[in-house]
Amino acid sequence: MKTIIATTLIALASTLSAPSMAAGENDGHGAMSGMGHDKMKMQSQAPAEAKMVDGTVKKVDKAAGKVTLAHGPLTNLGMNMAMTMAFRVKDAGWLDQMKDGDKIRFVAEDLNGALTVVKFEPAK
Ligand SMILES: [Cu+2]
Repeated sequence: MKTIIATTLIALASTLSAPSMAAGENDGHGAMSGMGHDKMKMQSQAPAEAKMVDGTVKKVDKAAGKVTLAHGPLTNLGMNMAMTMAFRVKDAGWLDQMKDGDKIRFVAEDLNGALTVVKFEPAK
């Protein structure tokens, strides 16, 4: 008799707690992890698929090791439209080869959360 009561209580407890936990997953974490997964998928494809995109130098900040570029879509970073923004550079020496108004071609990647120019060449 004791065993039957215990089993019933366990079954009841899991029946009660399971639906609320599942709803919590779907409302918040479930959707978030779906987005995160898509982003990670795009990032992991970047090294193989990244191709040079056109950019225009807006501002070179050698002290900060950054360059502000107007750029077209960077689909490997999930940017599907043109915008102007600052990037770090993988090779600080590149900043000496850039000046305001220059047209360049580059590849940017997300390196540990910092958007970084990892390939650079002056546009011809
Ligand atoms: Cu951007």
